[in-house]
Formats: sequence, C-alpha cells, structure tokens
Amino acid sequence: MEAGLPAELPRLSRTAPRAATGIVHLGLGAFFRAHGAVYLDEIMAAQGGDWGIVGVSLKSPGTRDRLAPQNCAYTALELGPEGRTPRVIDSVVEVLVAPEDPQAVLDVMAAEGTRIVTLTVTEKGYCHNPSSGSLNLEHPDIRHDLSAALPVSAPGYIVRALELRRAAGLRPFTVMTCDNLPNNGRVLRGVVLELARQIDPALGDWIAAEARFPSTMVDRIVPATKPEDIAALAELTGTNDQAPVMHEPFRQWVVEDEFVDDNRPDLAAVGVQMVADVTAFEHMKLRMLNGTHSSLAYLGYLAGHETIADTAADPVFADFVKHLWAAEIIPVLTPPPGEDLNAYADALFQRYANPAIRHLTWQIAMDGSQKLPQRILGTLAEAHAAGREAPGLTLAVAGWMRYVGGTDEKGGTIDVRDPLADRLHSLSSAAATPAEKVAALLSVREIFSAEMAEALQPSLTRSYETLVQKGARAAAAEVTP
Ligand code: CS2
Repeated sequence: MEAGLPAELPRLSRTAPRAATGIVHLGLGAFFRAHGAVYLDEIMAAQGGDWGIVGVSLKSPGTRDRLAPQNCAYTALELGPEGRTPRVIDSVVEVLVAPEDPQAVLDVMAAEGTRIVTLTVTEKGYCHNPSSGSLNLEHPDIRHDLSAALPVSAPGYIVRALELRRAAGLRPFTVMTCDNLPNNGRVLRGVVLELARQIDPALGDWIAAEARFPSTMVDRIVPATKPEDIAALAELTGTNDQAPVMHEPFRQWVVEDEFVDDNRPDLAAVGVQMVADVTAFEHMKLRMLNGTHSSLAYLGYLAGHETIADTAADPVFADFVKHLWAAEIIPVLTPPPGEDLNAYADALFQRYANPAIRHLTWQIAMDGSQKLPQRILGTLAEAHAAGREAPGLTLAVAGWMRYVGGTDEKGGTIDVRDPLADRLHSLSSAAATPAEKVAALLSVREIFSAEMAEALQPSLTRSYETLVQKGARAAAAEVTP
C-alpha cells in the first residue's frame, strides 16, 4: 500500500505523548483504529489517564511497519457526504506482531498495568463453530495452543496470559470483544473457559469466577484504506501518513458495564452507551445493518456493482433493501430501549448511500460462512416460525450460494475469500442442477442446522433458479412489491 507521494512531505507524527499502557488490543485492523481507538483518544485528550493501547497483529507485520515510522500516530479521516475531517489519533502506543515474538505479547498482556484486553479478530478468529458457539477443538490453531506454551490463536493468548497473571498473583483483565457476533462476550467467555479447562481445570475455574467478558455492540462503517486514499489525504493535510483509516461520521458503541473491579476508562463521557444487557442492540445491528450489508454485497456484486453506495444508488436495490427492513426484518425484531427501528432503517439507508464511502461489495462478501447465521439465518428462522414469508432474505442466501460457486453473471471468476471456500466451491461444482447445488450447500452443518436446511430448501431452490435464469437485479426486483 506504499503510495507514491512527493518526497518532501513530512511524515505524520504524534501530537500527544504516549500514555502508559492500560489496554492490549488483539487484531489491530482498520475497524478498531477508526472506532475504539478514536473513543479512547478522545477520553485521554479530555481527561488524561493510563489507557494507552498496545495493538497486536496476530498474523502479518503490515500495520506495524506503516505505523512504527510515525510513532504509532495515524489519521482517522471522517468522510461525510459534505466534506472530510481529519483527526490525528494518539491512543495507540505500540504495535506488536505476534508471530515475531509471542512472548512479548504475553508479557504485556500479563503486565500489572494492563486491565483490559479488547479484540477485533473477525468471526473466524474465535475458533468456534458458528452454528453452535462452542470451541472447535479440531481447529489447527486450537490444537496447537492446547499443547504449546506460546499460542497462535486469540483465545490461546487470552488463556496463557491469564495463566501468567494467576501465577503472579495479579487480578485478571477484562476481556472485551468488539466483533460482530451475537452474545460476543458470552461466546468468547465460552471458548476461553473451554480452552482453559482443557489446559488446567483450576485455571478455568479462576477465570470463570474472576474475569469479566462484557458483550458489546460496535458500529461504524470503515472501508479498507486504498492507495488513492493515502494520496488524497496527503493533499488535504500536507503530511505523509502511510496508515490512515477512512470512516463515516456515524458511530455507536454499546457496552455491558461488567469490568473486573470496575476498572475501566470513562467510556460514557464520550458517548458510549453503558447498559446492563446488550442483546437487543446486538440483534438490531447485526440483523438490520450487517444482514442487509451482506444481502447487498452478494446480490450487488453479482449485478456488477462495485460498492455499497453504487448498489444503494441503483433504484432496484434501494427498493429491495427498504423492503427487507420493513417487511422481513423489523416485524420479527424486538427494539432495544429507546430505539425506533423505522428511524434506524432510514438512517441506515442514508449511511449506505454516502457516496464518500467506497465500501467494496467484495470486501463485505468475505467470510460469508461465518457471517450468515447471525446476520440473516436468525431472522429467516424466526420468520418461518411465525409463518411469514421472507423471499428477499431467501434471495440473499441464494445470492451467497451463487457467489461461493465462484462464477459471476458474465462468466468471470470470483475471488471468494472464506475459510470454507474450497469446500463450498467443490460442493457447488460437483452438483449438476440448481436444486442439487442448493441441497449440497445446505448440508454444511457449520452454517445451516438440519431443521433450517429442511425449512429453507423449497423456497431457496426457487430463488436460486430465478437468480440463475434472470440475474440478481431482476430477481431482486421480483421480490420487491
Ligand atoms: C460489514 C461490517 O464487512 C462487513 O461484513 O458488514 O464490517 C460493517 O461495515 C460494520 O459492522 C459496520 O459497523
């Protein structure tokens, strides 16, 4: 991503000194740098405090290599429909690359000053079975972490660091996930306890009794930074920042107020909603935002749209997504306290339509096998149980099936990124007819339960046939009255 910029531009640098470390963040991607790290930057700018973030990349050194020469400072560029606002973020104090030095990561997680470990490791980083939520003991990273003292997985790092803290007589840290999973804190607690008990039952008991795993709902649209974004930012600010993040104006963070010894930054002071139970907020966001994001990603991609904004600007898909909210999603959703779901849907449409945000349909289409259950299948199951038709969401699942088949509507190859990509591709290509393809993909139990597969099969087969015959755009028009 090194963008060619004029050599005389100064490299971005910090605007505030490094705070002492209070948080270790696992999975330092663009999302957390444009969301959690911004809130923490605002807190420390206003009140000071020792909540500096050590970011950990669990796989590759790219983010560290771009951030280190600028002392971990970077620009968060807000992209509104009417203009751009840059802010330099100083809350990240160091970046570690786990595979280069796993012990260094464990050391900082086990340090007394570290009171919170946050995570954005994406759905697949939890090493669980998405349909059941339990730890996948056959996962290669988990098999590794069960026997080796230096881990590779996020649950492995958490368990080994807590083991070190217990041995040193320290309090555990709070583990706060910021990924788009329902009951994310409970899922993470479950996988951590399962792994810990396999290693040492007493350690598992200590974590269960003493550590805390608040669930959270996080929201901000943050497309991957592109080389042209770096060049445009340099023009705007006159500074060379090789690690900026681009984000929309909107943000929301709802957090269960469950921290070890109540030790946490003053999140409420910067607009974080501190609640006793986040479930209704998570459902609203996962089903209304992420569910329609994925629907537009598969169908929009197949129809030849590059971004969500392009898809939302197509009147067929604009009507389609509004219909999904009004007729299929909202009727089976309980609103969280203080939220009006129709107003939430209207605001979502404005966010999707923001032309300054170039969020690729291809990017959102990634990892569908990990995303479908909580984004779309939950709504479909509840609609079925209530005797309601949901042809739009059924079409979205058909769109995913067509997408993972690997060939677009013009016969081009799709670069499918998914941990199950190879299996999904072989299942689809080994089946001859649309009906057989649908049946083959419905047999993937990590995604579809047996009851779900049986309930969906007839309508999904019809939907898939329409999609193949008429294309995504016409099929979307057909299910929108
Ligand atoms: C998107 C999300 O990539 C995706 O799958 O649906 O990253 C989405 O942009 C965020 O959850 C918005 O908060």
